Amino acid sequence: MSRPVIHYFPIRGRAEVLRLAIVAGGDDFDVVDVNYQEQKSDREKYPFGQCPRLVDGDLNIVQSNTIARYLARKYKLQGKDETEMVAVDEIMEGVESLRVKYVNLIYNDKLEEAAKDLYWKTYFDKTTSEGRNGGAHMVYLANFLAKNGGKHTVGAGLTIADLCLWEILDLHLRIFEDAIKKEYPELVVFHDHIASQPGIKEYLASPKRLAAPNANTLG
Ligand SMILES: N[C@@H](CCC(=O)N[C@@H](CS)C(=O)NCC(=O)O)C(=O)O
Repeated sequence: MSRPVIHYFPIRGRAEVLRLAIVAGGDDFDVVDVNYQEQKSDREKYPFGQCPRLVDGDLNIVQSNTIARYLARKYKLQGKDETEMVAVDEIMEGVESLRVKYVNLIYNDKLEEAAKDLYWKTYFDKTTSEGRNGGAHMVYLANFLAKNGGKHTVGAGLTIADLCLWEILDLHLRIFEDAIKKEYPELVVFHDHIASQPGIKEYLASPKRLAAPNANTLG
């Protein structure tokens, strides 16, 4: 089996779920800092002019969720049957909807206090999940976990959906730790549980885990 190489900026960003999938699969990865000039000009390596990019043997893959699904297949994190795989995909898309809002909060709203308050009210407050939110609300994601017993979002074992939820939760715990502990204690239990899984635990404590979640130092 080849060892995957992640081409990305030296931040956690959209590559963090990919790193988690690789280490949860009992493997390791190499990293290459992207050459921004090349990212913008080389349409073979970067068809959309963006990273992350994964090189694994003969494969050159972009689009973080495409890479995540590839790694899920490689490391058997995609769910055991069609029912599970469908649920895994649904959760990944739900997390993506929330990520779009998170990226806006960090890069456009610059994590300002008023924006943070509105963000919590719209995407986390348990009384607002029936409002207009672009499909992004932590209640939706927490429901999958609750329906499935609390340890995993889908089935009996670890899937890429758990890693996607864990990572987006990890980002939000950095901003809303007290409120999440109060309103979603079950998510904190899930966060701790996933963080203690083989491969993940060692990775999180290692120097390979980058310090900065985002490129603009916020979050
Ligand atoms: N849909 C893409 C979005 C990738 C993306 O936003 N990449 C950012 C870094 S996180 C990037 O390359 N930004 C530089 C640019 O667009 O010029 C994915 O999921 O991979």
